[in-house]
Amino acid sequence: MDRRAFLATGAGVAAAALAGCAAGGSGGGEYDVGMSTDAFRPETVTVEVGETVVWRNTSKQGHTVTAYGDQLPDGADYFASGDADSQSAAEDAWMDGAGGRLGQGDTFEHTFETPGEHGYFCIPHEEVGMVGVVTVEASGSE
Ligand SMILES: [Cu+2]
Repeated sequence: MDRRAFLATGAGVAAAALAGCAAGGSGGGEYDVGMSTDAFRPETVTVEVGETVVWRNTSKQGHTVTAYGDQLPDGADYFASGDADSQSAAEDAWMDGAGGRLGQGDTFEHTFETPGEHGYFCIPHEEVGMVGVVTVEASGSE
């Protein structure tokens, strides 16, 4: 409706995607983790502290990016599409009208500040194995 607002939003996403690319080193794509109809691709990514991971729904299927509350390093920020602040809140939002849903082409990003493995899943497709892990390494470690 408001074309300028639409364009501004698009520019913001592009900038975020570029930032994620530069940080995550995904090799020139506009995202770090894509989504097929039933899987995150790739299922595992490794970044350094302070880097941003960008997910993009590269399928026509609706998905979520939802952290497992009990699979985060101590002190890590919770993350989920829709910005729920806990796994139960994310699941409630999903049940209550598909809150946090990422449609085709939608993106979600999170900046990781805590070293360790961050497990996450897609709420509607967890049962078919749509899960992933973001491994965060201390800055400068190899
Ligand atoms: Cu899914």
